[in-house]
Amino acid sequence: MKSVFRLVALVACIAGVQVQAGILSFADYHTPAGVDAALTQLNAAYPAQTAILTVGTSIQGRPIKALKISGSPGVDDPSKGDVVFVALHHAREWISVEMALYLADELLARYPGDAELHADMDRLQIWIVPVVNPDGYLYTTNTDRYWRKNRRDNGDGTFGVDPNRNWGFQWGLLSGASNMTSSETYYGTGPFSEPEVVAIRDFLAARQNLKCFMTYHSYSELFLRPWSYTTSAPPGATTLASLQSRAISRIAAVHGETYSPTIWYTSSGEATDYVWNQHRVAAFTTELRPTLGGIGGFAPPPAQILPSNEENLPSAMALIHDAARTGVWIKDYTGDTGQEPSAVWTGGGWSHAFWESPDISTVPAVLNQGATVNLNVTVHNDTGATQNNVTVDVYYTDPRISLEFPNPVAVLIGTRTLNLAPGDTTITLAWVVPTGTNSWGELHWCVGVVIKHDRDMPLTTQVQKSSNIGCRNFQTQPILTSAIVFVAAENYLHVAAEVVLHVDPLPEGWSVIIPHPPEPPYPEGPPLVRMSPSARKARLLNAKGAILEPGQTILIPVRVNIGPNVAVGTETDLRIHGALLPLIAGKREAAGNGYTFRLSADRR
Ligand code: 0X9
Ligand code: ZN
Repeated sequence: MKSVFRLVALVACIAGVQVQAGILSFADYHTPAGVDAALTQLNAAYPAQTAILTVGTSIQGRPIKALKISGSPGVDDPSKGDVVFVALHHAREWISVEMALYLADELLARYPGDAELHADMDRLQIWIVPVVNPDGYLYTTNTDRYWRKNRRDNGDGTFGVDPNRNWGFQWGLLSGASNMTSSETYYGTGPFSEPEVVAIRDFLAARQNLKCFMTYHSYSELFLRPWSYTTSAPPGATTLASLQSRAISRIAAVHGETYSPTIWYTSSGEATDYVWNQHRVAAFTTELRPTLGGIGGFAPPPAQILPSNEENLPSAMALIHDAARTGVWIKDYTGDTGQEPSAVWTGGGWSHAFWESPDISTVPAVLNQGATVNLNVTVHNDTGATQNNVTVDVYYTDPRISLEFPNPVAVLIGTRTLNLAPGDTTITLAWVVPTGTNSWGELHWCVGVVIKHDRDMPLTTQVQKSSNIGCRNFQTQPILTSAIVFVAAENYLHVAAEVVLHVDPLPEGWSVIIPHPPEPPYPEGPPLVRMSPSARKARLLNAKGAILEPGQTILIPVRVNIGPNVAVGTETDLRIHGALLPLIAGKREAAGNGYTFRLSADRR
């Protein structure tokens, strides 16, 4: 007996498979009573790390249970991040319950021996709801194995509302949802009409530091992000898509299964749409094994449970790691330690001004509209090791439209991919300061930075909720446009003369325009265009400047344009030379003098 056991262990090691240390069995599906027993078993084995809670009651009065896993299961600790996994919105999707139980079992089993997971879990409260729909689950075990909805009596001889069409965001669209009570996707009488959905909604709302949400379904092998109600991209789609593609590669690395990031239909009133819209924390739907199978796909053989669970564990753990760590990060305000959230709404204002990251600055500090400045971004790596392939995305946005990064109106200034040594690293990007005003007419813009690493991803687009996102508000200076200097010219000669002006070269950023005078022939009124004698002379002499009769005085405007890169307050000399060229045949000699103006680049 002993030698047989040794042989099994050896085979497992050769195959590179970690011998599972969990205490639950996944040889077959857990019945509803079996789920309760499993939770009790975990709680008994890990009393210091677990608590069993009832988060709500089903339409038929059954408790909806959650297992809380944390270092302090008895108290709700707002300093810890909340990570929520739920399963079995849909009654027949039994394999989702197994995933939820397996995740709990593995986290608890690995906690003592895995230092990193241990540290992660000590910063979190992980909540696992294995059965959102207990009435439906029971019904699939005693009456109809392929029942999907809950067990609401619709009062017309039909039963059941689809809990995954009853969430209150974009509820009631006939987009993959139905208003017919008999339908498998009946959305209910109103948003949140179903107590099971209300229970999860209220449970999420009561979390003080929600980090992410995962809802397990089956089947098809998909890893889905919001939106579900439409095929259009949600705000923050790139953030969600990065998490999604990481998850898909982690899943594939286990047993080679390729989960798809898309589904072929839309569905409104769905859970992750509500969570992303309402809480702006990562929310995903995993459709577990198998890939194909008609109605039988909801009842894969029990031998599929363990591989399905195994391949979905690493992506769940990655989310847990993201939720727990600062890793690579940026400060939201001076004194920010990376703690999340770095600022909370206190009713009358924010606890910290999270739009003042000291890690984002410009050279020069004064931002003239249209000027190209250096934007410096400092990124911290507190992992103690070099982190390779860290991407830093830098945006600016109209803060009156959104303070999330990315957001649909944000403009990407640049992206850098870096190998980040431990400590602080500063990168520099060129930024063309926006001209004009924001949507509120203010000279006010916000630069946002999003830092992503395979082992430390942002789970939100909200600055204050993630140490991976920082922002800083900037005030721009109106464009320094132009100044007009009038040059007076008097013809003191006793013949008509051409006035010519010359301006000495100016420093970079300054330029001069001297408007060209009208060229001869000069119209002298209808009906005949006659030429004055001096105009005729001017044409003969190919004169280009203004023509003055003897004794005549004119003002010639000289426009000085001041470029955006000229710092406010800069002064320069404008040296203008003037000359009179008498309109007489022969060699024309210039007679005249010049002036120097002191120009100052004040704001206009
Ligand atoms: O239709 C559903 O509720 C889910 N599929 S299932 O077969 N388990 O019923 C998919 C919901 C998520 N849908 C999208 N993200 N489009
Ligand atoms: Zn489902």
